[in-house]
Amino acid sequence: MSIGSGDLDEFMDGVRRRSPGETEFHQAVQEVAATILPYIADKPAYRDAMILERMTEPDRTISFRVTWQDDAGNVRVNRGYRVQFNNSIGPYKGGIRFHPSVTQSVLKFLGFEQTFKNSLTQLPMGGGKGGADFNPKGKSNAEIMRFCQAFMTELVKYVGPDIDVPAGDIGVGGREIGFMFGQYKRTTNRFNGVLTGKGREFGGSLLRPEATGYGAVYMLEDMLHTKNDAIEGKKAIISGSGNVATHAAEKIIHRGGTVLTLSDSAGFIYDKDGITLERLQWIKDLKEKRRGRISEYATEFGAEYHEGLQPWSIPCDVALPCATQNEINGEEAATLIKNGCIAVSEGANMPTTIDGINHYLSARILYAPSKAANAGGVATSGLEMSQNAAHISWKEEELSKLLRDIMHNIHAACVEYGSEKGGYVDYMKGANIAGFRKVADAMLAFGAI
Ligand code: NDP
Ligand code: 2IT
Repeated sequence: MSIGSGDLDEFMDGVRRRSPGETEFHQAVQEVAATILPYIADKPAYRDAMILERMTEPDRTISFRVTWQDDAGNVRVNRGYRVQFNNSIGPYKGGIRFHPSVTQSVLKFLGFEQTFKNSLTQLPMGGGKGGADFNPKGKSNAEIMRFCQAFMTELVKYVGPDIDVPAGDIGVGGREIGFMFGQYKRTTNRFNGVLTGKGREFGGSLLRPEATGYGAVYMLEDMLHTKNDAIEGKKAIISGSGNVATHAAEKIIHRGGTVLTLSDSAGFIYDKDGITLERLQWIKDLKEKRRGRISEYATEFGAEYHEGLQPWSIPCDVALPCATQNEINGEEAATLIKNGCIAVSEGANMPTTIDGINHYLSARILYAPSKAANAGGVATSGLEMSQNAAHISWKEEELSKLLRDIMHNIHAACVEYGSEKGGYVDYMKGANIAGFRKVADAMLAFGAI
């Protein structure tokens, strides 16, 4: 039996019927189903057990009210969520996002992607995601603390080191994880690895802050190696200026590449000479300590600032979208390719629209989809879980080698399942199939549950 686009349409009709209006979730499922449906066409065990239908329905979605008080004493209300997507190969694992754009659809797309990503790491982690429509911008430290405490007061009922282990994502970094871990400890009287991305003093892993951005560059490096090419001498454009973007930039510079751009939601900076490590440290301080805007870089160092725009029109060799979902559409992908971009490694989750991905694939450029390219972060979270469970802490050299090996293995899995006649590697297809197999086989073993 062969499955053509008619089967994809029929499958997607079912997804849309069950989850009306959840456009980000539909998009993430469609990208996966387009490669998995042909893969399982001649594998009746998966089809008879309705594995893909079950994998596209979360185990459960929890939503709750978060009530907190701002500094002026006003009572404020937000909505919190935890989507526990799939725990077939390990406890639910995935970040928490605080951003006004958070909806159930956004968290379902992220939890769905996370299930495949975590499988690709080869570590025992299921998929989940959480967050709130809370806007951290402009909030005082005390307001952030009260919000995190209120959020965890409800979340505590659903998480645990063998149940569900959240971490950071957009708007949630070391400060927020500290506040949430403190509240977890206070309410449960337990000290354990319920969250990852913790401070070093209380069980956090070395290299976790760097891991996502570094991992995305390692994936880029492995892709370039297949063409006997390297990062050295390459011009890179990067979006975002948060955790993932700044560490991706750092590793590009370590490898002898030039980083031309970084951005935030208000615009991008273009430093023609390349952002140096010293200037990058200035940006990290700006974002983490002073919570300032990227435009301040242009004033400080005399670089160009393009208000309200994204960096995709700047000619480059390689691009790393590291801000948010759907930040590159079809037109922008076409512009990248026209300007000579040979490789895209996605630090952000689902930063390219389906139209944009189709441009990469038809131009046959090197394209690492987010679930493969940014898996280094959650992989290092998995290593943090192991250290916490064993009450040990590994040295930076050990972790660095483990992260490098995990990214090599993910690259190899993409090549194994994504190689096509003529030698082109469809990394998206490879990542989807490699991620699917482990979860699907575990689900088969459990029977109809
Ligand atoms: P941060 O909060 O540290 O930084 C986010 C950056 O992206 C900021 O520069 C922010 O700008 C920008 N940004 C966020 N939302 C938008 C938007 N709607 N439009 C334009 N710019 C936006 O988050 P992270 O660096 O942790 O996360 C970035 C991406 O990487 C996300 O897609 C996340 O899911 C993904 N990711 C993160 C991992 C991690 O370990 N942290 C692991 C794997 C993936 P501004 O400050 O103006 O909002
Ligand atoms: O999207 C992601 O992989 C993350 N935000 C990190 C998740 C984690 O549990 O470290």
